[in-house]
Amino acid sequence: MADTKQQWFKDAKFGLFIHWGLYAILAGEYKGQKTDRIAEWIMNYLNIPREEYEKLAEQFDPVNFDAEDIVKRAKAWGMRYIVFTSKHHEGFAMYHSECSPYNSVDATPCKRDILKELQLACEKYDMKLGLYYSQAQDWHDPDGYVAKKDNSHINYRNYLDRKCLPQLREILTNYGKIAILWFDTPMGTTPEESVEMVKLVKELQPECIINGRIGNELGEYMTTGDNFIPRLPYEGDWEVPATLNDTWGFNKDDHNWKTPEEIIQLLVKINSRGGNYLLNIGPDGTGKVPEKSFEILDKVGAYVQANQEAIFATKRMPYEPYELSWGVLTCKEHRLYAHIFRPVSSRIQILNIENTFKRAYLVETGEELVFEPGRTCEDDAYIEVEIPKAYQDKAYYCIGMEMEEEMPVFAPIHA
Ligand code: H79
Repeated sequence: MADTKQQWFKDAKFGLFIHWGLYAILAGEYKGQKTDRIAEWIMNYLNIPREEYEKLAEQFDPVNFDAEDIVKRAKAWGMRYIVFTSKHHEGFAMYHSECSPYNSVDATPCKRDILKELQLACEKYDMKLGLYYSQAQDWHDPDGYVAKKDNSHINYRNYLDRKCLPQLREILTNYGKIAILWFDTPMGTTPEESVEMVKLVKELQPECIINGRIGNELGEYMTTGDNFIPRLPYEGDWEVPATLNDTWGFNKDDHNWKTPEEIIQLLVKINSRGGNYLLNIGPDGTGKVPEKSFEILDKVGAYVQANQEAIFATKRMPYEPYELSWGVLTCKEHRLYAHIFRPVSSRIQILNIENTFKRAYLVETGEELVFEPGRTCEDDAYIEVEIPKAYQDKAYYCIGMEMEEEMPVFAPIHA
């Protein structure tokens, strides 16, 4: 069972992923050709030659990137950690690297160390900072893997020694405390090679958590597939990396945004099954985050802030039914929470629950609610909580229930 052994990660529940690199300048279109696939893959998908793609660095001047603004907003949205793409598959380092001049300081007119800016902002606002690093795919380095292409000629060992391992050393040495090393697509990485990376990370920063995509089952928590939510509560520590629209890197033509309501439901659903939600923003080539992302996250953040106690540090629900017709349940010590996503005109009923309830209340105001335990004609235990008049046509609020016992206990459903 995956175990980070770190309480902050188990309690965090909500984090911000930031995908930003040279691909943001293209915004999903190169020489009149568009990609309707994830935009950070444009170099691979449209077969842009290395010598052409790398010229993008000469245009990298992100006048609208404001690390402090992003970190402050993430804080306000209730996010507990940030994961930033220090180097994505394209191979471009978003920090000052000594191992390769293909980086945001040496190859650009702006000469900005973006990671340093983020590190300082995170330290200022007490936000945990994790780093995405593409350890096997590197489309710029002749010895890096390239997905969907022939890799028979590459010397991965050479790439590891020249770029991957030295760059990992840099990001773990020069940028303060790194909370997570977020690897992705191990490709042909052998178990021995993955172990080398793990050892390096732990030698430099013993508390830095390694995600599941280090490969070879060496991760300290399970990373689900992109945007994939396990159907059942999953034991151990895990996280869903996910997007607000259909891309990670900025794509000017992707307007397929999820609604704030959908995002709230996904967050609570993931939390009820015991996972963290790592939700992405993709700044554009100038460093500006799409206004739509802010709009959605402001609304999600309002729910998270008003209902913090029902989200952070919650535990995996022990047993179905944790999803009901009106919403989703979460729980933590002596508390059960009903997140209500559809208007309920009279009362909610939670069936088959065996606990002794002491109190029910509206989480956002603390208002006491009338509740009644009972038994159905089939002798199944339940609790009912009355919805106050003012809330009967509302949705997206949460009811807390205090229990005698530490965790909810559901009776097996009998035939
Ligand atoms: O960083 C984000 C993605 O770029 C990365 N993981 C998340 C966190 C990722 N790496 N690999 N994949 C996602 C799988 C990608 C597969 C595809 Fe394609 C890319 C399908 C469509 C674009 C490559 C190009 C395969 C088909 C076309």
